[in-house]
Order: sequence, then C-alpha cells, then structure tokens
Amino acid sequence: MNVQHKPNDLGAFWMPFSANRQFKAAPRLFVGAERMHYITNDGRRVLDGTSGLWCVNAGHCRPKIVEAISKQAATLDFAGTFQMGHTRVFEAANRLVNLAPKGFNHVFFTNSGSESVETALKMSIAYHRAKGNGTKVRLIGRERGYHGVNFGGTAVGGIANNRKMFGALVAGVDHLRHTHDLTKNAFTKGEPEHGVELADDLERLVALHDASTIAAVIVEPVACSTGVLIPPKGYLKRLEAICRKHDILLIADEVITAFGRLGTPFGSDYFGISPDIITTAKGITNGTIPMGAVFVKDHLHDAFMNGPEWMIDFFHGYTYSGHPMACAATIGTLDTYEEEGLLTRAAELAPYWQERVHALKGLPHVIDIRNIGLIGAVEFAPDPAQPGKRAYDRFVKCFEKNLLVRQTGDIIALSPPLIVSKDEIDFLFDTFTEVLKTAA
Ligand code: PXG
Repeated sequence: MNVQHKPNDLGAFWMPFSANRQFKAAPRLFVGAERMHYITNDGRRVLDGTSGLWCVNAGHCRPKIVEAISKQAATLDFAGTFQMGHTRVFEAANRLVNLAPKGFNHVFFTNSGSESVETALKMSIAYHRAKGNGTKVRLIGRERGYHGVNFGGTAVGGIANNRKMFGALVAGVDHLRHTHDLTKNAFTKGEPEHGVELADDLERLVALHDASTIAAVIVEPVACSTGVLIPPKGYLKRLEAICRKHDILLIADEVITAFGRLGTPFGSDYFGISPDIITTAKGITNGTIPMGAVFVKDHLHDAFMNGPEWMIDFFHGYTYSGHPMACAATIGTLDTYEEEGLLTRAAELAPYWQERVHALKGLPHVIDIRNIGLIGAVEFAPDPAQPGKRAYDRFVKCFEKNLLVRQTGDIIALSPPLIVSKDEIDFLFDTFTEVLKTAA
C-alpha cells in the first residue's frame, strides 16, 4: 500500500531542475498572477523579472488569451491532427507564418521547446535523405548551448551537468566552441566586438568530418539558459554563410528569442539571418498552454512531398500536435501581441533597460554585465568552494524582497514581460541593487 500523504505534502511532486530537498525545506509558492506580478501563498505581490520561465511575454492572465482558451475548452476540447484536422490549427498556422521571417511558409506543431528541437533535428536528417544525400547525418551543436532535455537536444546541447548522467546520448554529434569571452568582452553593451572568427570553428568540424556527413548546425541566436551569451558582431551571419557553402542546414533555436524578446518578432530578424528551420515554444502561447512550433522554408517542406500522394510524408508527430486549446491560446496570444505592439516594444525599452542594467557595474563580486533587447545578465565571481551559491543566495534574497529573477550557475538573468513599465524597471533594478549591495 502507498504511504498516506498529508493533503499538502510536498514530497509527491518530484520537481524538475530543482534542489528538491532544499526547496521543500523552505518552499516558495505562488497562488495567483496578474500582468507583471505573481501572488505568493503568504499574500505578497512579486514582480516577475523572468517572464515566468522566459515565456509570459504579454504578462499574466491576459483577458484575450483567457477567453480564447475558455471558449475553446467548451467548444472543441480535443481533435487529433493525424489524417484529420480542425479549423483552429490551420488558423493558428496561418497566423504564425504571417509573422515569421520571409520564406517560412510552413509550421509543424509540437508541445514544447524540447519537442521542437527533436523535430527539427529529425527533419534535417530526413531532408538530406529525401534529397538523395543520405550520408548527411551528423548534427552540430555548440558548447554551452541549451536545446531542451530530450535525447537529441541533450546531445547537441553543451552543458556538462545536463549530459553527464545520461550515457552516450546520440551518435554523430559534435560541437562548436562557445562564444563567451570575458577577457575581451566583459561589460559590453549589446553585441560583443570580439569573436566573429569563432564561427570559423564550423570549418574545423567540416575539415574533421567532411561536409558530406553533416546534416545541420543548431544554435540559439542568444544562448539564454547558460547565462545570456550574446553572439559577437557578425558571428551568426558568418555561421550562416559557412552553412550555405557546405549545404548544411542552419537551425535557429528561438524558443526564447522568438516573439519579441529582442525587440523584433524573431531573433533571426534582429540579427539579419535567414536560417532553414526555426524552433519555437514558450511565448507562442504566452506560456498558458504547452505548445511548440517548428517553422520551415518551402525547400525543406517540399522535399518531403515527392512520394505517392496517399503516403504519409513525414513519419513524425505528437498526439497533441496542434491541440485545439493550444491553438486557441496561440491565436489569443498573437492578438494580444499585435494589439499592444508587444513584438517590437522591447526595442523601445532597450536603451533605458541597458542603462539600468549596466549601472550595476562596481557592485560586490560583479564580473560582467550583458544585455540585448529586454534581456540582461549579471555574472558573479564564483565562490570557489561553492560554485553557484553566490547567485543562488541573491535569487533567494530578491524573492524575499518581492522580485523574481532567474539563477543559472553564478549568473542571474533578468527578462520581464514585454508590458513592463519604466516604474517597474526601476523597482526591479532598485531592488536588485539593494540585494547586491547587502548580500554576503
Ligand atoms: N531550446 C531553448 C533555446 C530553450 O531555451 C528549450 C529548447 C526547451 O524547451 P522546453 O519547453 O522543452 O523546456 C529551451 C528552454 C532558464 C530556462 O531559466 C530556460 C529554458 C527552460 C527552463 C528554464 O534559462 N529553456
């Protein structure tokens, strides 16, 4: 017989990416949310400095989205999309491709960023095979990249803690060097000056493996999860050019950078690149219902449309690909973004945001500050005996002072919903400054 749990026992839920024992000894719990704030179980209003987990771009509990989801739940709760369809999924797909960078005329639905990444990786290998290039099977990621937690995404990802427990992962994967260089680029505002040549690392991998074996390169335009690593000026364009030269697909993992985070609808717009595949999730539904989407260009999509018409063209998909509720949430979300001009609002806020984040220079233990769009990050000198502890302690102190920030290693990332006001930016940085001044 199972042990009887107390009604509010915290043990049953094994929390993801969490120090479970530490959390459960001193839990931090939310019971509500509204626009820029969370409400805690002890009645405090906490400013959301992280857009949930980089997903609540329009702020919390927005009426258009709530209404769209509620209506959908009462009208068509579920319909599959394997050999069947429903009208909402086509509507959502059309709305999305209208917003996407030029040439992205097709969208494949998933339920998360991790699933979008797996879909894109499988699509890349299958694409080359469909074109008669069946030897192009290798996948190239980048050190310090984060592409979710499924096997493919973990393999192309570049985070030792995420990889080391899980065996050999996926065969045929290699990694570019990361672009983070504090010796040359510390305290840069926006894109760093130094490091464009790091894109040539792809040539090294081509020389090692031969282009005839490489299917795709996947990178995040800004590597947010490992502490906001901003690409050096010209880096992404050079990477794109090398991909083109060798017929290697470029996958931009825009799970965070899509939907306005940088001040343009997509990160690819911001950096002026035109990848072959764009993976998204998070902001696509403002975080309300799990949803992901893989955007592809015609040439990629059309390569799969060559067999007999009665045959399935891509043997891949999820029960909940294009779930009606998620599609309704997407439509309500895009309506909200459009009506409030949110996909470009970060560009208006960016200069003030940059000024406030860089004013943290000189506070104890701060060794770097970086920013782009409505994203900021502060890196602390690690305490050698307890790496990560310094940033974690500051995260907890911020929470006690009604500010939610996101800690990763000895870095704190800041990225509020795109509806944030100047006063709220001031509250965020005033609180953060106070914490940085007083923390041990
Ligand atoms: N790709 C990228 C670029 C991501 O940032 C994923 C894939 C995976 O998405 P899902 O939906 O499967 O989690 C992500 C997710 C953080 C943080 O605090 C970042 C993510 C998730 C949770 C926390 O940096 N990114």
